[in-house]
Amino acid sequence: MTSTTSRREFLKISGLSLIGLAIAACGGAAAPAAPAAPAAAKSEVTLEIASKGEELLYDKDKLEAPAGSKITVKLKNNSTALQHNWVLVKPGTTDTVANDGVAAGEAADYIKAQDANVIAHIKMVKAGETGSVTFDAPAPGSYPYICTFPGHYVLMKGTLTIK
Ligand code: CU1
Repeated sequence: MTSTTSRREFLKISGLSLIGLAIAACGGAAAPAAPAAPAAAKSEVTLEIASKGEELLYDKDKLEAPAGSKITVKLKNNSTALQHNWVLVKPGTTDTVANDGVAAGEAADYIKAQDANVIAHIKMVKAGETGSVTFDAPAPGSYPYICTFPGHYVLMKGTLTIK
């Protein structure tokens, strides 16, 4: 009889121990995991550019952003009368994009619809206002940006470098 009792006791204890182990295991699983590597997170960059008073010029003719970043460009129109936009284009296409923009007309914001040469653009910004655009950085390289308001792009231009 003693052996049976002790066996029962043993089972009881074992049972409790198992429950204890189960709780411990659950507790272990709920413990904070090791910090995840931040490799997947995209760096976010905000670039600010403005027009220079009443001149047909941006205040910056060079902008730069790291490869793989998410870029936000903000354009402040400091003019009291002129309209300006900011259009990032594929290398070698500034004339084409500007001419197509003029042909597209004011209603189209002087940008051809679905223009494959345009990487990103800020819509025409009225005097004193600010516009912005957010886009994924294109492949490393140099990309021209222009204002496509008729006649502006000859002077109103710059280069965004991705590296
Ligand atoms: Cu302009």
